[in-house]
Amino acid sequence: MKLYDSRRAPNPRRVRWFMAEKGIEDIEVVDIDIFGGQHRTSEYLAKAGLPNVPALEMDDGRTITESVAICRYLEALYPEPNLFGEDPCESAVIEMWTRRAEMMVATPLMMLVRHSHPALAAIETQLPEIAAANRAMAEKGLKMLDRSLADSEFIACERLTIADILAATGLDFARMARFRPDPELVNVKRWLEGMMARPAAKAGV
Ligand SMILES: N[C@@H](CCC(=O)N[C@@H](CS)C(=O)NCC(=O)O)C(=O)O
Repeated sequence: MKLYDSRRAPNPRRVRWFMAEKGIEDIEVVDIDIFGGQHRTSEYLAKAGLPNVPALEMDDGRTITESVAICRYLEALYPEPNLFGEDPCESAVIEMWTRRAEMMVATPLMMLVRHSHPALAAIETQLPEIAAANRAMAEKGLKMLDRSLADSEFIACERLTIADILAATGLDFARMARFRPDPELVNVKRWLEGMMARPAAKAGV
């Protein structure tokens, strides 16, 4: 299999972090230069179907995109440690937090960076009002995370899951826009420090 990756991009980093937590080392990682437009070439589009990284080319030649879908596929192939849920109830709770982490924290933070960092002007028509609205959305999402993390070391249950990886990669990327969680969110602070201290945090950066 081949993973089409792009250094410093937050969505491929989710997959790299996920692979590192599972100790997956037998997937070839191919770097795609998104600032040079390599993800827009006809060769890449023929494989991925859209100009986005990450993409995973499977052994039979088919390619899937969407970081969470790729992680879900890898979970089936490399089940340990479990990061998506051991039983129906746990899987549903992890799915709930995965969607919240993505929709209420990670995506707004990525939009904030996309619409405010000068380097991203190369791939986005930047609108300050979109940056501001997404910053506000992420701040609200982080308050919700902080309440949940008061009772738990990790976001979805008492161990690391895919939900933690989505929120942590989004927050780390947002440092490009000088975004830091409100220091009063002490549970988010403790959780994020723990996440960034994991060896897997170094994967794909
Ligand atoms: N929902 C997709 C998002 C993929 C995505 O937006 N990737 C960014 C890099 S983080 C990208 O390829 N951007 C290229 C562009 O916007 O031109 C996923 O989770 O994989």
